[in-house]
Amino acid sequence: MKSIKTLGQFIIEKQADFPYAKGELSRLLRDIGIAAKIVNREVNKAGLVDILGNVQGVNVSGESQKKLDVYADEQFITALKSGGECCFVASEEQDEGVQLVDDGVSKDANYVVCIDPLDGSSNIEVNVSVGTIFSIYRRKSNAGEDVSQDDLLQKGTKQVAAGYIIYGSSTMLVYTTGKGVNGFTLDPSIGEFCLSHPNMTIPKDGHIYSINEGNYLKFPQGIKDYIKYCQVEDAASNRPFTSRYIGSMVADIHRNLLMGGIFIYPQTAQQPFGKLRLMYECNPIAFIIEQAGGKASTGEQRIMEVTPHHLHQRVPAIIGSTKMVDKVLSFL
Ligand code: P6P
Repeated sequence: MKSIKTLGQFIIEKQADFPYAKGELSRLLRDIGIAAKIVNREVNKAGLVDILGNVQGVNVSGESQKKLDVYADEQFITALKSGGECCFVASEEQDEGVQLVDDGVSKDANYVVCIDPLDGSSNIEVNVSVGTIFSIYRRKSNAGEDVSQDDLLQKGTKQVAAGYIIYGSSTMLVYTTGKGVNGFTLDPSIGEFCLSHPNMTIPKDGHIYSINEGNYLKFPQGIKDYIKYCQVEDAASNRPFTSRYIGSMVADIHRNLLMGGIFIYPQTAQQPFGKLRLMYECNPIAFIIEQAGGKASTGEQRIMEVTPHHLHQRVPAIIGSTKMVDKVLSFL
């Protein structure tokens, strides 16, 4: 039987890559893995228990909150609290950053986390894959000091780790610490994430484009031109490309990471910065895709170079195979 390497074993093994690593980041990643297994259990039986549907109210982005959104948010924050390695959390479901320090977590905790606990949750009712996206930074303030928004509002280039969990036909955790990308598939029979996709790389080119063409008339002209480029018959460049849009960023990104492709969520007149959030959607996904050899741009700059001003700041996203991103940029 092929030897199994669990997420925990892999994290410890890779810890040696980091000088002075005291195991804090390793423990933080393991805490996230535990919460992912708990959320997975509820996502997988969502149709059977009273955890579907909306809760009263909307999140700070004005989006209706599903019971599972709130449940996932609670699970990840609880796991981060109990792990003790994180002092501050920014979540899509929380208006402001959540200081874990007040909850007994040591003021010495060195890491902060930005998280979208359940991305694409509107797809839950129709049994379409959804995901969790997380980003980890070292705090800017010194251990023992009070935390502030500044600890969270850091450029994507400052991330020490980022990852996503995709709750799909199988549940996978994909993450990077800046030394490549590795994927782990949850084996329910042993309750462990097991290394299934070592050293993931995204093909330099591809023929899948992923964009909500329902918004076509609102797109910038360059994006409209690129969509028409994808649809033109040209055997030499493998066109027309295939259009695939799931409506769950993690699912669309995961497919493109494995097969090559591009995911675009552009700005429109109504949403001048697009829809996707910088801190807990675009930055972590950008880190992963760049580490896998791809590219992640706002159309004007590298996503990870954007200076954050607000926890729930939105940015346009053009993310995927390098040659495809460059092609889109040539139309802008
Ligand atoms: P639209 C889900 O709500 C999400 O944040 C991403 O996961 C997804 O890619 C996008 O929004 C879908 O948005 O406007 O195309 O429905």
